[in-house]
Amino acid sequence: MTTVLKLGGSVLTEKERAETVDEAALERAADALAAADDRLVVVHGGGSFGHHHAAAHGVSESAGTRDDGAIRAIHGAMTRLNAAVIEALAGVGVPAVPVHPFSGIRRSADGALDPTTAHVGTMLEEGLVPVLHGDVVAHEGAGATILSGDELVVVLAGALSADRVGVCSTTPGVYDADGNVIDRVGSFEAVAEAVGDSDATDVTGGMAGKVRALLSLDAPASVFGLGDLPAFVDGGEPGTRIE
Ligand code: IP8
Repeated sequence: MTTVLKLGGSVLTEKERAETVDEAALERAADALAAADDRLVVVHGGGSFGHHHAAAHGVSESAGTRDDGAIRAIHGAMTRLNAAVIEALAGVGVPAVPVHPFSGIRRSADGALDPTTAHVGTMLEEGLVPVLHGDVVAHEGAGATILSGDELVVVLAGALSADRVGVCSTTPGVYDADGNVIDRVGSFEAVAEAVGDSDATDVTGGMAGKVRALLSLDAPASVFGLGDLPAFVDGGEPGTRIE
């Protein structure tokens, strides 16, 4: 059983304070993952690490930059968050290892991703837990653009034929227009009004982007809050199921 799990950047960081890890949340996430016995790939988002730098330099999934300093700033911040996540996971006995997308994934001119993922598969086979993250990636004709963790989850789930996908978010699932968690989402149209736009410093699309990305997967996906991470790791389907 292969599971791809996204830990939202807003879950792991204090989103309003630049480059600040939410240590308590990270510890809770790490404790939950210590119980995992599936083959596990972890992807984390940018939170107050990547998004502040991306917004400051005007870089998004479509707006690129050729400013090498901007690329280093965004990538560097994400590697610092990645190191904190790896350290927390390793501290509870998870055999976590870092994988930086900037070094292995590019976008072609039409925006499509051209990923190299064989090494991630080998890490899984060898009993390791690869930990990837949203990042900047070289983009043919545009310099470098943002690769969101959500987009990465879709690529990895496909390439590794994942059996299940989890997205641990700041909300306990996808809300309907009345603020209740929806059990199941089968199409974007059904939730388009309720999921709306993301907040200003999230350059990659918030819940709307997540739902769109997860709907494109073959594997079933669940969106849930941190409190439900142990249930997901245990094989459950907490929160909202997207398929
Ligand atoms: O938080 C974005 O990843 P996300 C990463 O998963 C950067 O959208 C570099 C802003």
